[in-house]
Amino acid sequence: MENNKMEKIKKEYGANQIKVLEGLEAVRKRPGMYIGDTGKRGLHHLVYEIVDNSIDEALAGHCNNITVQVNKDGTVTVEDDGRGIPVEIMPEHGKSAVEIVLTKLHAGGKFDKDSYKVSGGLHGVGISVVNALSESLEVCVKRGGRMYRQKYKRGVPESDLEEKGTSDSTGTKITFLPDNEIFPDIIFDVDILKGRIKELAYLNSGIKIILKDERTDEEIVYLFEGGIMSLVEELNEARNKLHDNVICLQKSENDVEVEIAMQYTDAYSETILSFVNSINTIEGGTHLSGLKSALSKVTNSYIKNNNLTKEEVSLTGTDFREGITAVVSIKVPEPQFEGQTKTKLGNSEVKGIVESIVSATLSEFYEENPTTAKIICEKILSASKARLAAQKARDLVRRKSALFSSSLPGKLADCAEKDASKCELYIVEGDSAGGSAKQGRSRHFQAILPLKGKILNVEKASIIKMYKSEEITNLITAIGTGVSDQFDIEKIRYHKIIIMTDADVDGAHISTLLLTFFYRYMKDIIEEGYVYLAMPPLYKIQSGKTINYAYTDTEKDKIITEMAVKEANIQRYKGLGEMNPTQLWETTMDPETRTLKKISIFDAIEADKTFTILMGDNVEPRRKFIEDHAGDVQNLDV
Ligand code: 0RA
Repeated sequence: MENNKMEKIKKEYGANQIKVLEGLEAVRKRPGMYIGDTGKRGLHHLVYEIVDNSIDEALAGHCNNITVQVNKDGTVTVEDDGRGIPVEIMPEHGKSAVEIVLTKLHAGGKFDKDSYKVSGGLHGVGISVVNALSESLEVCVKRGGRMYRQKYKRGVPESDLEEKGTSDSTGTKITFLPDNEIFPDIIFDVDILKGRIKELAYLNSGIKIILKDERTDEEIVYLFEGGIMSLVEELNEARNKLHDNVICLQKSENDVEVEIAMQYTDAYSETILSFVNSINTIEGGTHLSGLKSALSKVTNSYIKNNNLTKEEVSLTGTDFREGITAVVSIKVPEPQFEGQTKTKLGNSEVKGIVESIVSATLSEFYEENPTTAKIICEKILSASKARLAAQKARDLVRRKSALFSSSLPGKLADCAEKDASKCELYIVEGDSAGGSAKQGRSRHFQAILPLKGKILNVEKASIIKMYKSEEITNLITAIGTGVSDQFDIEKIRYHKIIIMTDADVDGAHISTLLLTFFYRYMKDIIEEGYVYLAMPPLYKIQSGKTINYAYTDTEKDKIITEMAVKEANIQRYKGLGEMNPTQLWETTMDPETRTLKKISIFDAIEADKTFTILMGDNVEPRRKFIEDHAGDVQNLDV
């Protein structure tokens, strides 16, 4: 809101109200401080902020159902069957509690300290922040046999809370329209909401969350009675399990609630997800260290005590975790978040608590299931052997190839610019498209690396094979960061790594292979937002000298209508190779006109699952996945 308007409004209020207005003003001035950013992420964060409050109400034992609905008019409604936000007038403010919750920063949990707030770190800034950043917001409360309603504009109430009839149930319903003055794009993407909502349903077992999209009539019900155990089962759906039952534990110690689910598989990689108060701690922290430490100690002593190995082997942490799928979810009253993205748990007392709880449960599991224990230990011993063999292979490659030297691969046409933040790497399918890209590019900041065709499927190949693949080592050297334990994001040579493939099945497959490789060996470059997909046009529409490009079928139809000509020449591009260097530049590479799709791990869970299913051994889940998703993926004509 413009300052003079704000000043005028302020004159009409008392001291309490001025504070409120100043609070809202601060949020509107620096939205990033409260919700991270004002892009897609920040926009969707508004929904999570409200849902978190409903989840808190559920964790306090007063709410079972939450509905999140994207409405036809672009608003979002979050409704729950909790107790309803209190409506009585708060003497110290002279306002209803509802109004205080919706207008005062951090007022959400003041009344009720029993439950863990989903707060700290990223979330938990309060519904008032959503209100401040909404062009309009309506809250409906059902409580004490009555129904109440209040409307706001940009956080400012339009009237007091009004009684609107009776009700025999209780709950809170909030509908809001994000402010277009704050968010350049206010269109909600239901796929983004799905990720977080599904995650919340897994992490808070027994709570039913319904996601509805009125625009498409899509409705999904998320309810996982098994909680994180169900999550591990889902992650392992396409994997070969080393034991039937997921090892589960749930225990509280000193106000820290620990919940862990884990299961070993025959995979070569580890998948461990960690959460604190329902927030995904991507950078890990003390809870994760506690789990890792317990795994190593308990399993190591089981191996020693049962003489499971004759030779003297040195086992490292990664050996103990090879093939494991685990979820650790803890609830702490006052989490301290650290790290670059504030997603690393710092509370030092947590490590010991998690370690002792896991140690006790795991020792007991091994004692009670000696056959399974032996299978797990054998897996760990073979992991250590493979690691040593890989080390040898790597040393060999290091001497022979350019992987660890400073010389760049011959196939790379590098750019002149040296500042990585300005540089782009186009990974291009096929030598011919690679050639066009090399001619068409802006060589100042764009580098081109052509790929021969399909790269190695790293999900199925051993590390040794990976190091022997020239396409892969070229990729690693060009990007500059190294992989796995040698990975160093600081060494990255391009801040945009753009995958450019044909818009057909093979192209989609190559993209997935590349993304799998990045996900498994350079996860941070995805998390940092450095990976993109180029979006080449599907059609060239020419009439006389006018040329238009269409990137979707809808766009094609629109362009034809707009061109208003009968004799348009429509060419469907099958491959990048059909474009000459100028066309490729104009449609797909010129920053002024191109569209890039940023790859982000909004949902590490979905990504991990997709890669496992699409790339793993088991045919059945893959067939089912392709069947289920055939509608979503336009170019998957298998
Ligand atoms: C403050 C106090 C109480 C409940 C809530 C807030 C509350 C907030 C939201 C936001 C969305 N749904 C909600 N449900 C409840 C406790 C009320 C009591 O003591 O009865």
